[in-house]
Amino acid sequence: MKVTVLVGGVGGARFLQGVKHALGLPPVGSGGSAHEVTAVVNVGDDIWLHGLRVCPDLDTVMYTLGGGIDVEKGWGRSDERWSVKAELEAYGAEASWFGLGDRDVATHLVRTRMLRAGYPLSQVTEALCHRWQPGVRLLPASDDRVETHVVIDNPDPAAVEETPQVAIHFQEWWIRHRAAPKAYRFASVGADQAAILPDARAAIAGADVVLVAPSNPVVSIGTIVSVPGMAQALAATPAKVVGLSPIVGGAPVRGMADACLTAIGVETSAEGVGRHYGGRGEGGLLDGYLVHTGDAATVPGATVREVPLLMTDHDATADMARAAFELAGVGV
Ligand code: FO1
Repeated sequence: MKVTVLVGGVGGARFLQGVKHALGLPPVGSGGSAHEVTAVVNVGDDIWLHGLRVCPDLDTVMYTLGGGIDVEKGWGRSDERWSVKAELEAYGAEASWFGLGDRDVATHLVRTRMLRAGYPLSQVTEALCHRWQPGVRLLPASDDRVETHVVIDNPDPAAVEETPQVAIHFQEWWIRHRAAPKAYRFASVGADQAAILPDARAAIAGADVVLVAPSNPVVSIGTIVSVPGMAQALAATPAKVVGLSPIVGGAPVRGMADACLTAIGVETSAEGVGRHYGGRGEGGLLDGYLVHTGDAATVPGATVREVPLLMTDHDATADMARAAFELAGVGV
């Protein structure tokens, strides 16, 4: 079976582990299974730091499925050390708020060298995955730069007259400010010149089922869908599109999706997210939508089903994937 999954970072990576488990793929690698899983990954969080290209969501998925992730943090490398970060701080070099791990730096060095040599991000990702063997094909939503920036009140009192609002990179808003400053809107810098990765378009068109992982609906899923050509590909695929709610009991399971949803005027609830995605029957994204047991939701144009949505372990997450396959009418 060909499964294509739209994913962001930590939640999406964990969900992919469940998809693999449900398909009988081993935790690391694909074990030569006939099933094909393709992850279309958000690149809106990507950032240039110290001349290095950092791709948080691609790396989180690659490390998680490749067995190299720091499980407790959910991002970055296991058994990490921070000597490079400490030395950069000693120089007063900027973005000291960003957790740049020594082992993680090697990934950014290899990626940046290949980008500078002219390889597109999709080929760089494929090369990095030769080492990690995630067992799924990792595709950036686009080879083009589409960065999420956040419009907030100008924190500089001296400049606020002149420039009442400024845009900062999503990572700064997310990590340095913990998504505290009111976000007026999210801007996808570069979206107007970007295009969907052709292989991603093909993976959506050729899928037996397309899943929308329980990732941040605004800055992960929303950013993927906003890549020019993506919404069209999702609308045109003959496959059913089934989403999973990232909001359980009125709150995000992890991360700060509530701050993002509030910023775009969407209620932080399973139903709010489902209606934001929209039912495919009404011109939206989803044929089906899974919400956590007890979270009532109706989404016009989509079939809603209540199942447990807490990814407590691989079995629980595999059950979520199976429920999505069932709702899509595809057997494993
Ligand atoms: N998240 C944090 O909360 N603090 C960090 O210092 C941090 C560093 C970091 C480095 C590499 C990487 O791949 C991810 C990193 N993240 C960090 C997570 C990242 O900001 C978010 O997971 C995604 O961008 C949102 O999905």
